[in-house]
Amino acid sequence: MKKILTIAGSDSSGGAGIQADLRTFAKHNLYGFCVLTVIVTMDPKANWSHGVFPIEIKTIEAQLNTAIDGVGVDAIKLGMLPTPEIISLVSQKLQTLKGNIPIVVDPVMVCKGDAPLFPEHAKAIREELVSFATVVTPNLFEAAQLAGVSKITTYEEALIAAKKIMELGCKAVAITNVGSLMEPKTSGDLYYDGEETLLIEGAFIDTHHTHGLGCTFAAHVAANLCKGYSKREATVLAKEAIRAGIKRHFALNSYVGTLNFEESFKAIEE
Ligand code: PXL
Repeated sequence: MKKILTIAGSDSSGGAGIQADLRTFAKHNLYGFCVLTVIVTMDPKANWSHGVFPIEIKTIEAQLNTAIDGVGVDAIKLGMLPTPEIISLVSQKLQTLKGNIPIVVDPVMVCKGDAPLFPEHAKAIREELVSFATVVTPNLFEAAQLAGVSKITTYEEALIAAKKIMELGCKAVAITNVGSLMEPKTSGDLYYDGEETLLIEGAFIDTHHTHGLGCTFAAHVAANLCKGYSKREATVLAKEAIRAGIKRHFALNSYVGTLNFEESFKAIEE
């Protein structure tokens, strides 16, 4: 059985983070496990404001040794790494990997609606993590940060950003939600690998029930790569799974909602 590791945070509301990743890996019939980097909470008494509680460095290091040295991995997905110190620790561990396993870097920089985690955070992700990525999966905000531009406002700017991100040494980039910049809006994601440019289109679905979408998309890309799909195919199939799930989005509470996982997984099984 193939083993896929997520190095990411716990989302106590269950829609994003390791909860989304492990659910996704299981449905792909992979052995999913995790190294926990941070616990994220949401306060129902304070307008769902986020709390971010990083795990102690020593505890993360011990988990990395257990998972990577002790168990072994066929693929890795990176999610929320909440401090530059944690980013450096993970980066150093990735350098020790032997062989050429697929690595998906989801450069999580914000929780929805919240301020960026740390100013120096984007710099550390850009300089220490992106070069390991088989596919890096930024949203529009994260793509601008990685490319070193203030904002991405058009498809053309997104493509320029994708090219700049490729210069950081990754093998492909999938910028999510580029379709929201187009007229009429679509749910298009932009895939670029240095040779091929592909706008993976889909009808725009107007909902704010998008919590955990980025994590789940990146988890599908990682699972597909682990199963042997090409970078392009892994990304296109991930998008299909997300599209199927978002069609049946649902509310978790009055603040957030997420995609319907079962519908996503039907798309995989077909
Ligand atoms: O969606 C970004 C994200 C990633 N990882 C964790 C989170 C969130 C947002 O809430 O909690 C653990």
